[in-house]
Amino acid sequence: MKLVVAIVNNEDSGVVASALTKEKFVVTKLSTTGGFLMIGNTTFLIGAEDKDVDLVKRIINDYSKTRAYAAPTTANFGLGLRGDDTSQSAQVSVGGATVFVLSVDSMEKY
Ligand code: 2BA
Repeated sequence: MKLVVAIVNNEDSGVVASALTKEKFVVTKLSTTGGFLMIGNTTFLIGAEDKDVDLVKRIINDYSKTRAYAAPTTANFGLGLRGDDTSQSAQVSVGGATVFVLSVDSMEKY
């Protein structure tokens, strides 16, 4: 058995969860925050049989989109609300999804 840990964009989390549960996978959704952009994302925990892991990854891949974000940089600090266009930001490409697959020693439900 494997534990799939998948970090997806909040905007995709609803469709990803629906697609996984439609295929009868059991899913736990955690509200998480990326350490770099410090914006919310969603982490899924999915316990799955080894033979089903490829299907889980395919579903996540199918419903997760890559997006561009403008991340503020320290060049903005101290400028206040000036009228001229002096703000600077760095373009960062986020996701699809980041997926880890971990081996599970045992799983019990009590
Ligand atoms: P964040 O940490 O907020 O990162 C958002 C995006 O910023 C990343 O997209 C990447 O394009 C960029 N980025 C992250 N750290 C960077 C750095 N030190 N320098 C320059 N750019 C950086 P993704 O790679 O698609 O990651 C999306 C989210 O997935 C991450 O949000 C984080 O929450 C999670 N994640 C990605 N890789 C991870 C890893 N190796 N371990 C744990 N979480 C990870």
